Amino acid sequence: MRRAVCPGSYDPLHNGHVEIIARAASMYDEVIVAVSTNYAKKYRFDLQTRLQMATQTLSYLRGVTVEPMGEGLLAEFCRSRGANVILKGLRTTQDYHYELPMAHMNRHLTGVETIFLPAESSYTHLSSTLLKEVAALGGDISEFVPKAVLERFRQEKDQ
Ligand code: COD
Repeated sequence: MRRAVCPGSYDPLHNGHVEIIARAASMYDEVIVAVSTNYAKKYRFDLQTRLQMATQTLSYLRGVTVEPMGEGLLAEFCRSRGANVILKGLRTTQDYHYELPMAHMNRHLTGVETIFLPAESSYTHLSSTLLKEVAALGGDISEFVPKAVLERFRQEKDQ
């Protein structure tokens, strides 16, 4: 059984993430989308909401499940799930420089390998941070986020 983990904050999930997860699903028997919680970090959406939006959006992909990562090490999470690969999307060389030390450290910790997939060229400008800013300032993000995420932004605006 080839099992990979796609980790992230997913605050919120956007189409760049979905595209990488869909490609992961075509390469591995099982893909666990691990949604992180870091209590030092302030999230726009709480964990339950991030999990719900991801579960709803990714339900069409065979072999993909969504789970909370917990507060511990990603490498230990992978070990506990029997996954020997972390799969991540890379947008730019900046992403590469940020990710590389983590890939080495994760391999050092438990032997888990990190595989990078180049982001789809039409999504390289997407980040959760940028989309939250555009949405907060009244911009249209409907082209870049799944329906469940867009609905959540709209619900909160109406409240
Ligand atoms: N196209 C393709 N891929 C993308 C795009 C895009 N437009 N945008 C982001 N991605 C990729 C990112 O590169 C990342 O791989 C993934 O999608 C998730 O992105 P985010 O922004 O939701 O997630 P991050 O960067 O906030 O997640 C960080 C982790 C949770 C992976 C990291 O903090 C972590 O590993 N935490 C666990 C604690 C731990 O083990 N720490 C020690 C590490 S050595």
